[in-house]
Formats: sequence, C-alpha cells, structure tokens
Amino acid sequence: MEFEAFTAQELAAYLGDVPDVRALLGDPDDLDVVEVGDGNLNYVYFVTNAKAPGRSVVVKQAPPFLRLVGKTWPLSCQRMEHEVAALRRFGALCPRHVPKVYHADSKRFLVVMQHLASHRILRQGLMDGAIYPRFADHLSTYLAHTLFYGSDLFLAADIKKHAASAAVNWELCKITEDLVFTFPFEDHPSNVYSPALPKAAIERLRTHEPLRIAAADMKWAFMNHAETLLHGDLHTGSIMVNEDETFVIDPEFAFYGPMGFDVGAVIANLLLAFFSRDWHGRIDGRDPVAYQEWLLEQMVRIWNGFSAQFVDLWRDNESRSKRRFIGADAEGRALTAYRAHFMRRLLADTLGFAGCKMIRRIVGMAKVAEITRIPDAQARANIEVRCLRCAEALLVERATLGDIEQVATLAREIQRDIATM
Ligand code: SR1
Ligand code: MG
Repeated sequence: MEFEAFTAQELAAYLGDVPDVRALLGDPDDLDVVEVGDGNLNYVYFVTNAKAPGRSVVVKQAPPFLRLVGKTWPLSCQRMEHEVAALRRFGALCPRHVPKVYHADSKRFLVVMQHLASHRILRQGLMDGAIYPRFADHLSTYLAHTLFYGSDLFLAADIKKHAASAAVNWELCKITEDLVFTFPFEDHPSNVYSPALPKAAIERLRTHEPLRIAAADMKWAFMNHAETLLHGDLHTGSIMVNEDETFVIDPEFAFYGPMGFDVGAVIANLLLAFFSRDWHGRIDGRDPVAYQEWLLEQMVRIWNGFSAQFVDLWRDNESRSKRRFIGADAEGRALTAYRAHFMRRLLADTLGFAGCKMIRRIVGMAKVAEITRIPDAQARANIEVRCLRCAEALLVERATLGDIEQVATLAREIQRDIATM
C-alpha cells in the first residue's frame, strides 16, 4: 500500500487508541498536531493538548523513502526498529540524556516519545551564540556510558556478538559509507559545492594522496570495527539542550561500529560551529573570538571528560567482572599503559572521523545550517576553506595529534592564518 503521511485528525485518532498515550495526552478531540520534521529522513509531529499544553508528545514516523529526496530514494521503514531499540538501550544506560519512549508501533513504523518542550536543537543555539554551561559534562557522560556499556569491555563476548548482529542497520550504514566516506572524495553528482569555493580546494580532496588514504582508512574502520553500539549520527542537530539539561535524540543510524565515530561527530560539528562563528558572530555585532574560545573549551571538556569517565568505568568494571584485555599477569603498570594506548588510538580514530564528517558537510549533499545560512558567497567560501584545511589536518595528522588541546591550537592557527592571508 502506498505510504500516506498522517493527517492531523488521523494521528490524533491513532494516539487516542493507544491507552498509555491517551492517558498522557487526554481526549483526542483536544489535540493540536503540527508536523515539524526538518531532518532528512522522517516525519516528526508535536502533539499537544490545547487545553493543557503541558500534556504533549513527539511522534516520529519513518516513510518508505528518504524524505530529503522523496520517493525516488526508497528506504526501508524497518529503520524505525533500529531507532526504537537504540532509544531504549541508550535510555536504560543514560536516562537523564535520552528522551523517554512511550509507545512504538512496528507496523506503522513510528515511535511516540517525550516532548522536550523547553529545549532547543543545539545547532540552532550555537548559531545564536548561546552558552550551555552543562552541555559538555552531560555529553561526556552520555558518550562514556553508551560507548563503554555496549562494548566488549563490559559485555560478555557472546552477548556482545548477538547484540551486534541484531543491530545490523546496513541501509543507513550504506548512506554513511557513501555520503561521508566516498562521494565527497570523488566527482560525484550528489555533491553540492558553494559557488565561491575554490576549485583547488575541491580538487585536493580527490588528488591529495595522504588525505585519500586517511579517508579510506576511516571508511574501513567504520565498516569493520564493530566496537560498540553507536548513535551513528551524533551531530549538533541530534542534541537538544537548555541551560540545565541535554538530550541526545534521533539514533536511527545506530549500529555496532567504532567508538570514535560518535565522539568524532560531536567534535566535527563543534569545529564547524567554531569556523562559521566568524560570520554569525560578526553579523550579531559581537566579537566572534570569545564565543569561538567557548566552543573550543567545550570540545576539550567533552573529550577529556569522556575519556576520564570511560577509563573509570573500565577500571571499576574490570575489577568487578574480571573481564580482561591483557593477561592476568599484567596487572598494574601494563594495564594502565594499555588503557592509555587504547585511549590514544581512540583519539586518533575520533579525529579521523571528525575530519570526514567536516568534509562531507562542505562538499556533500547534506549540509549544515551554520554554513548554508551564510548569504555572502565569499565569506562562506573562506569559512569552508578553513573547515577543509582543518579536516585534512585532523585526518592526516590524527596519529600525531597527541591530545585534544593540540586540536584546539590547530583550529586557532587555521583561523588566524587564513584570516591574515
Ligand atoms: C541523505 S541523508 C543525509 C544525512 O542525514 C542524516 O542526518 C545523516 O547525517 C545522513 O548522512
Ligand atoms: Mg537524524
């Protein structure tokens, strides 16, 4: 049967027939339904009781195609099952940072969940220069808990392998493999370039061998390193914030992949916000530098907070569970050294993935608002060139950038160098 999006009345009636949801929302006749989906894949509705606005939910439904493109790009609706399973799993691990699931329907491919009415999408907040004092701590906690508890550092090997095979989300992984790791480095028809972006910058993505090798390495890691259950698309549009709370939404790309992919997505998007601040800060009439420094501070706090908590979880659980990655005779110094080695490798992966994620947002088909909303073509291109230069350095130098402070220094240098050219 041909997919038809719900009308407001149909959705209200549907929700009225689900006892738990009806108990939350009240009489279907009192419901306001507004479609608000601005993402690339799905339909999203805010449903609110007009007589009691505190009673509201979000409904997300997967159509059998990619919404951004339409019916010419079919996509299986079963992706919603991956999203629901991931929301439940991450919600169990991190209830303070994941919206509650009230109802899921595997025949209508929809989920009804907590409406974060007093929160906004982080990307929008960053474009406005807003400060979120708790976001870095919250996100590092979310990352440490979700990435650690899905991995072989915590799960028994058989449970982990079964969980990984149940979470094979190949269709959405294929989107990432193509749009993040492949097409941006080719002359692909889906790529979109802003008009003033120098040809040499585009050409370099296709011809600079160290960059091509690094990107291919990251694609290999994405496809083969099933380390833990990932969110899979953790950009700043998948994070909702206010001054006190942080929620991670939209894990439809969830699968077992390399830990650095989620952390790298966060870092990439903070760096995109950093470079594009040069425009948004100036049109706000504010000096962009102070806010740029705040963004870099968040990046540093997220990595450092994440890695400290991750290692703590590892240490605590290892002594309790006796799960070991280095022989029993290697207690003490070798174990500490192995953890440090593991985290260095994870940082290198994270930076490589961050580089790919930045490049795809500059030359690939799915862009980010902080770049596309720069109306001055030359100003936009200048920012894009900085993003590409930073991304290349992250990819090519990922193994020698020894800590996250060096990444902050790199971003400042690229900003300064090109600003004075
Ligand atoms: C064609 S879908 C484009 C992008 O939207 C999602 O948010 C993912 O980032 C995907 O790559
Ligand atoms: Mg999404």
